[in-house]
Amino acid sequence: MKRVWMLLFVMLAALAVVFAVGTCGGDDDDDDDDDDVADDDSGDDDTGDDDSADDDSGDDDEECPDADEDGFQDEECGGTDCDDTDPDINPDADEVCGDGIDQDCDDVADDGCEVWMIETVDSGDDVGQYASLAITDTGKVGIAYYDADNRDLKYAESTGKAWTIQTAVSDGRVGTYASLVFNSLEDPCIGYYRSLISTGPYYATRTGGAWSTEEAYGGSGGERLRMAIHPLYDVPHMIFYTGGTSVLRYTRNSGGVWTAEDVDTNGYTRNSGLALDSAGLPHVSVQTEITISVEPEIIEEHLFYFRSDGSAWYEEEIDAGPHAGTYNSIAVDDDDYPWIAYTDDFLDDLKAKWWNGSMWRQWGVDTGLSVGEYNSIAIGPDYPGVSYYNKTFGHLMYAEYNGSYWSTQTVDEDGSVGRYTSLAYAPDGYPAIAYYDVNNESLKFARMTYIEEVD
Ligand SMILES: [Ca+2]
Ligand SMILES: [Ca+2]
Ligand SMILES: [Ca+2]
Ligand SMILES: [Ca+2]
Repeated sequence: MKRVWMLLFVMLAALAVVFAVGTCGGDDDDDDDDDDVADDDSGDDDTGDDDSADDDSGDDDEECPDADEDGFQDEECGGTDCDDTDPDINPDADEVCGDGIDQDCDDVADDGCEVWMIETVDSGDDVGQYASLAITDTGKVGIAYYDADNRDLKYAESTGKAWTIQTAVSDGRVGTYASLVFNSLEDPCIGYYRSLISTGPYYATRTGGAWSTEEAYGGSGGERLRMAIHPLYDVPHMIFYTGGTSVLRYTRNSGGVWTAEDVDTNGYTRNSGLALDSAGLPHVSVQTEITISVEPEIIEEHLFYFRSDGSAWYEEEIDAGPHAGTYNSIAVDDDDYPWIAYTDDFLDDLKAKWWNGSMWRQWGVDTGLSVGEYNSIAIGPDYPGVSYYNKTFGHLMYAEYNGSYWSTQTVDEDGSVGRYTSLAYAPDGYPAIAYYDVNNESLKFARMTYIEEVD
């Protein structure tokens, strides 16, 4: 009699297991009492109840669906397909990089991929125009930028976690044409323009937590300024446009004294770039407006390259337009050779030039629609990269040279983003870009990261 009751009990228990497995996700609707049974049995199907489990395995396959017919059953009922509505997502699929989706069902999206991590650094007021990014060898990230609501110069800093936001300078209408560099002590140093006043350019630095400012070579104006500091010499260099005389002027601080020289006197100078070589000597790219003919009036924009050997400036017209270089930027590589990114404003393309020691090489980096504004070039671990704006779509772009050709990719396409780009490379060799989000009037930061491969 006792045996019969035992048998009945075992059969009932087996039925309960079959029911729990067979209902496939139905256990969510069950009462708490049943959940315990289902959870207990899901991990160990084959514990002592071998016969019943084997008998019912066929039923399990029918009940647990493979709706997308990729050969893997739905994860919801003990299968391994993490998305049973998409046949391209299953444990045998290849991970597709950069889409935020886990194609190979290992619980990590984009593993084994280099992806752009994007964050908003500052928002609320209209902040982020004139973004200028710098990264130290130890990984400290700084961004100087303009607060258009308060007309202040702001500064954001991160050492890997949260951002610290400061108003660096609020005296006067300040913050446009901000240009950030770290000195050898990793103190942020910012060149900036003060509008509605014919003084400047200005120089701000933070030492011991406090910001101090000074006028760098007075009375010139200082629009469109760019600054550079060589880490070995800690001497700030600036180039800037002088409102009154229309020339491009250069100033550097030597022993506490700012001295200046005129660089480009060919015409009305416009946007420009500045970089230093290993000897701390300046290399400059600049667009110059040249009057070709007075009657009829023909004005062209040409791209020039200047460099100084410490006593004299040498110039070269490197693109005779007719409309070139409205946006340009320059970097100097380990051989002390200049790389220049610039817009061809006739074709709306992004171009690059490189002095290879004997001649200028030239590339059409991105010849798609209307691209190249707000470009920023920097030297990566091996070759240069350029961040820039795709005006046609309002996207932030990044181009990279690999030694034989340039490739391009979209970094951020969320709304209208990618004006005022500023590119720098982190100590891990990956690029990072600060830029302005027009729709949200905010400062954004994108950083490429490698996500470790799972398996
Ligand atoms: Ca499936
Ligand atoms: Ca699937
Ligand atoms: Ca994955
Ligand atoms: Ca993916």
